[in-house]
Amino acid sequence: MIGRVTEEHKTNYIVNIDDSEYRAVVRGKFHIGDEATPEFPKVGDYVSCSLISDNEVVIESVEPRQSVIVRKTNEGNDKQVLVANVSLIFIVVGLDGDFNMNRIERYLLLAEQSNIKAVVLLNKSDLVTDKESFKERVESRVGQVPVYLISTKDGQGMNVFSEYINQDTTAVLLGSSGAGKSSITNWLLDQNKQSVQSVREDDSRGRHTTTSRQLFTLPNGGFLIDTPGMRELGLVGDIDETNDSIFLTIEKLSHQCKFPNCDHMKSAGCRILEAIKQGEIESAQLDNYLKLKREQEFDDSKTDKLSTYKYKKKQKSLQQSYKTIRNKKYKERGSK
Ligand SMILES: Nc1nc2c(ncn2[C@@H]2O[C@H](COP(=O)(O)OP(=O)(O)OP(=O)(O)O)[C@@H](O)[C@H]2O)c(=O)[nH]1
Ligand SMILES: [Mg+2]
Ligand SMILES: [Zn+2]
Repeated sequence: MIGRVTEEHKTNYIVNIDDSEYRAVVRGKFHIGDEATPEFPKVGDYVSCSLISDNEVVIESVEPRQSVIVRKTNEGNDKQVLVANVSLIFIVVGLDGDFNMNRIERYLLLAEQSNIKAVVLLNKSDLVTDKESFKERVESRVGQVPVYLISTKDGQGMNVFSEYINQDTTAVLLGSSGAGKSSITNWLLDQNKQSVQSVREDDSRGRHTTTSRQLFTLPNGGFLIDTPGMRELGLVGDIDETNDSIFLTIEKLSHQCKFPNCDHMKSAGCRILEAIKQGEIESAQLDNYLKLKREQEFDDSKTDKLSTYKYKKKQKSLQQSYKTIRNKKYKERGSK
């Protein structure tokens, strides 16, 4: 039986076969880890399955992919497939504090690299009086890419979706947390399936409400993938923009910590804890940074075999440099 992966979790999947949902695991051969080992299935993949109970299947193999969206992991040039078989990317941007030209361009670059058509959706147009000027600004920067003003609040411009989504379409919503991706999903499903949460009032940042990619079948037979916010593109890419400069600051400071494997929690000589003491950064900002870092490393280590290897190698090299420093200290002490 051929089905389509709609959700990917730590060890299992949800696969849709003939409009029914099945829990799924992969055959053991996916876990071997040699060169011949097939890549794990991703949301959007078509997979060949065998039934093992009324509501459970085993994924035997992944059908060849028409397209993939990949992100760089935070370790060098490793690539991780985010979603497969996507034919259209909606780049969702909120016309509140979320608006950022550089970010739009980064997403467009991703679309270009993936060879997938992109459309820019300027959401929350109900919040601004000069929405046309936003649209013009974006249009002047993005060339042929279509740009639309929409609002899930008052429905303005929402008919654009019927123009772009038919039964052969698999569209993915990309954009930072709080931009309104899940609100759009609910609007298109005409159901409140996805949770939605308000953004922070002071800076319009979202609360990372959606935590995993999920594929939905729309009433017209097309497919839509809702995704979590920015961190999906990789923390490394996300920190070098002005809005997120606090992350860059913390990242830079961490190079000045005494120990290369500093946990920035209670280590002696931690430059970041020092910065908090000095009032340069807030402890809540550090917490947020650590949380994102952990989530990403976990994500990378879990879903990408090469990353797992690199992750372990990195841990090992961190331990080794720590040992070297410690041994050096002992020696210094001993020689006194
Ligand atoms: N004013 C206004 N608010 C909107 C609009 N669309 C979404 N919102 C609000 O923006 C907030 C964030 O919306 P979500 O749909 O949760 O955003 P998201 O992109 O899914 O965020 P993550 O799941 O965290 O990535 C919610 O409070 C929504 O009600 C809109 O068109 N206008
Ligand atoms: Mg969401
Ligand atoms: Zn530190």
